[in-house]
Amino acid sequence: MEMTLRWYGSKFDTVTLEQIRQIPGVHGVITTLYDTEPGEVWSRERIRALKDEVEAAGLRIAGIESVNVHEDIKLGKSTRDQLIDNYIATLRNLGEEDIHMVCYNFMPVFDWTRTELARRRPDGSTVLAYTQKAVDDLVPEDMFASISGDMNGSVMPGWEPQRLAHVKELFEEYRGVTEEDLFANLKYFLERIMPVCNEYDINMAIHPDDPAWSVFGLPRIIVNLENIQRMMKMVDDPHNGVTFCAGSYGTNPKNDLPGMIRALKGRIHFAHVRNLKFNKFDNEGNPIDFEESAHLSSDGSFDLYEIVKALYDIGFEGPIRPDHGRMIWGEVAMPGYGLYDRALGAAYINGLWEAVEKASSSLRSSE
Ligand code: DNO
Repeated sequence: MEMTLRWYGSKFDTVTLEQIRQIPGVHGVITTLYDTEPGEVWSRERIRALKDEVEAAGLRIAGIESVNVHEDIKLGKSTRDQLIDNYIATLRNLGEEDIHMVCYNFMPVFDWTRTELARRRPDGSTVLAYTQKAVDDLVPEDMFASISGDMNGSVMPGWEPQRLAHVKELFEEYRGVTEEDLFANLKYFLERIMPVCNEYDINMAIHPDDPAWSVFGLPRIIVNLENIQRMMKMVDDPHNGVTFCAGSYGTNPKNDLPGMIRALKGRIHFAHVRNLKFNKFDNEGNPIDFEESAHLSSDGSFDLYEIVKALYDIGFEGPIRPDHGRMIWGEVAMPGYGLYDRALGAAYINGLWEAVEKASSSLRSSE
């Protein structure tokens, strides 16, 4: 694995490349051209300028999160062909600049969904949290307003103000779009982009839907192992793989995270590793309240040791990053994306990895 940190670019991030460079074991960043719109072609010049900036700080670009997919592609509209051509042109330019991993998602309208961005925990830290009731009580348009008040002056990925303008009409357009339609539209997109991915050896890593169930009645498909396997089979190419995001798949306790990792051997191109804490379940065992915790296993509901061990056991070599951190030590940053708690997360995951690696090699030498 290659330990990385997500970085939004010097214009948007409160965290600097110089700070990232000082986190032990972090040599790469996962970044993006944050001010581009879905459907826009990323020019080689802009990609190269970003790369130069990262390399001047002694780091490298380990991958892109995200090149966003235009809603018309997800909706399968007639405009999609031109938009896919543009996506392909962006992939080509990334490939020319020697970038080989692209994370994207296929979630309709909203990217990840949380209902609070600053829930206070007993230790005084604040975290992102989700309650089903808050989602059930909200009209989707109000979701934007409630989320944007809490962003600490930042613009969070997936919640860009330009999306807000179109939420109502997008919901209209998705009326009647089924999960089957979404699978078909994803297949169409993947079939078109795989040739350029093969030409430049670009690993496409689809991000799961977060939370891993339908919100506001919208179809959502990247939610469990069965659906991922269907996605990989329908366009069976090693470049068609996944971002294994523990925090997103883990929102559904029926997803056995280490088991999923083992089943996805060879097709995990990127890993997001974090923890969360379930607080309440409904009568069927579905979580109705959870919050993001520290990465440490004992602070949340997941066993991070087992997750890291599974990644080690499948020989995972791709980029990995700590995920949303808590807001601690007075830091003011984009919720989930401050420096301090993510740096603690990186150090913890690195520690788990070293322990797993040494335990396995001493096991091997004693055999
Ligand atoms: C949230 C992230 C997502 C993710 C995108 C990938 O913090 O995990 O916004 O980057 O869904 O396209």
